[in-house]
Amino acid sequence: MTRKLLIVMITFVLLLTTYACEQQTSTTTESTTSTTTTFYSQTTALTTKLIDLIPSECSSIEIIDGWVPVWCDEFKYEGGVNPLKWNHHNGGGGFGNNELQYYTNRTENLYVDGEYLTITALKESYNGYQYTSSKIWTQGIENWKYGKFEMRAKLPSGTGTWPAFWMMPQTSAYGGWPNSGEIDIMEHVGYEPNKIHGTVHTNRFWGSYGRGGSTTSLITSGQLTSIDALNEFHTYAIIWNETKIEWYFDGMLYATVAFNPRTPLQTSIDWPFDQRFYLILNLAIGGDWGGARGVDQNIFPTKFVIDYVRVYQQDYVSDDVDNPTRPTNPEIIQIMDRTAYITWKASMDDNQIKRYAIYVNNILRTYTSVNGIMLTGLKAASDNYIKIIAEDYSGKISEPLEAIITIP
Ligand SMILES: [Ca+2]
Ligand SMILES: [Ca+2]
Repeated sequence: MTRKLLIVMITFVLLLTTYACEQQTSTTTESTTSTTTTFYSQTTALTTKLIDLIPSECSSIEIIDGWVPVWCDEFKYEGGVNPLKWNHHNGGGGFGNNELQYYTNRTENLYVDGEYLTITALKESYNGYQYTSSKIWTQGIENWKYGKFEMRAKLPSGTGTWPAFWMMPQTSAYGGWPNSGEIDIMEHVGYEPNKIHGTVHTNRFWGSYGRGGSTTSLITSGQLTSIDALNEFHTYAIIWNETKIEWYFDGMLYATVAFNPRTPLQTSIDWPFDQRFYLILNLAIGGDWGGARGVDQNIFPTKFVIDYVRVYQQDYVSDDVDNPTRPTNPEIIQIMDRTAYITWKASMDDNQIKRYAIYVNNILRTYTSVNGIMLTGLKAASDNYIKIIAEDYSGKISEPLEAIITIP
């Protein structure tokens, strides 16, 4: 289908005048459910700091670089996993990858010994399947948006194993998989014992390895040649914020996926990672990837041993001093009919930019965590006044970036 490209004249006007909050409070919204005046009022200073909210079971965890433990399971108890933290995902069916295991919550497949959680894959006939294992997740219990997510673990060995530490969206805000995203913090397949994989899957990048993770050897490269992920404990982590996801192995950054508004054109299709995600731990057997070279029948039982799982966040509310800088350098990437894709140079802040408020003709249209937005339904034969205001986590806002899009 061919759609006629309209020739438009675009004029950007950068505001030189001082931003005045009181002038904005009369702004109305398109929807009765949208906030109007609250956005412009400075958030009342919060007296509770994140450090005061550390769960008691996480209180012994050291705070490094401002990362405050907000959730953890150190597995300092015995029996099944803590039902206040994890649910089991029992059953079989292949899980979309032709996996061969049947997941159970039996102690044969999962137990906590006071120090470690051990997921054990067994070769046994069970409910029509030839292998059993366990999968646990925090779905329905806890989920997060942004932070540092870390596991310390020793991986199972043997051709046919496929352990994973990963995240899925709590709600499918952008549609079914892969549209709403998947974050694979750590994946490992037994037939490649010296490779660790970090991956995201999105609408545009959903292939077998997804996008942005490491598909090359990690453990055998460079200075990491002596590391053994199968017999030694290591930490596997991501740091996920409003605009990027970084993968770490024992604290060493090895992969990054970042929102880039220009290469290529990106929208929530490419960056669905502004929603809440939950954690998953599992040990699969076989499957399209893990079983690509078959399953060695002599490896069972094989064990995935986890020392801890921790979630950290940083306190961007307390002690925030500065307002975000004004967004600058607006550019229109593409205009089709009455649709414009607008990018800008990201604002800076002493903590973190939470979001940008996007106004079209003085009406609050939407928010975005990244420095690009697709605007549809612009007025034809008219100037469209675009205003973009950055906001940090303490509620401080920037001066507005203003632009005029004139569509003839
Ligand atoms: Ca432990
Ligand atoms: Ca700030």
